[in-house]
Amino acid sequence: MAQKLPLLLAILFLPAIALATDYVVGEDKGWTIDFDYNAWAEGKDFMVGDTLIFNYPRGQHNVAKVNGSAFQSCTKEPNNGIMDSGNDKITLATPGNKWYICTFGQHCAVGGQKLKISVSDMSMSPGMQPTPNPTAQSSARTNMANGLAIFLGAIFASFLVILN
Ligand SMILES: *[C@@H]1O[C@H](CO)[C@@H](O)[C@H](O)[C@H]1NC(C)=O
Ligand SMILES: [Cu+2]
Repeated sequence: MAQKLPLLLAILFLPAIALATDYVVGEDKGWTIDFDYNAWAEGKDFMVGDTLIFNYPRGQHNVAKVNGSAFQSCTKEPNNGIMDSGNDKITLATPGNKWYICTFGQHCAVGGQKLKISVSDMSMSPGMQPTPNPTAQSSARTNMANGLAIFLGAIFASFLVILN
């Protein structure tokens, strides 16, 4: 049984790893003022394991993770420190709502430089949802990715068996 454990883990986790997505916040515009981050986030299925990438000229903006009320009021004290590298990567570790703001000047309050996302955990991944996904195209793509990941997982698992 103990020998089969790596195999089991590979089958369970490989599809999830293969599906992890990097999201460049604001795409080409990056992390800036006067951009509609609500619209950008809409329709995206953020999942645990995915990564947010905030790109901006260093020294002109920053990224602060805040709570829901600080997000509403653009409060400048973050809950968990400030990132200011200009290429900040945040891997989404837990499900739930996440809020990020820029604490420079009036960037959040006036410039709208604030992002709210909702992160689902693995069990809520599109391939396993009982209700049909409204974005059929992206759902089909995800199912293909799932199939490919499971296929790769099977190859990897067979490989482990041979090694054992
Ligand atoms: C939200 O964050 C602000 C600023 O860091 C803090 O003062 C406040 O107590 C927090 N609220 C909750 C409900 O955690
Ligand atoms: Cu800013």
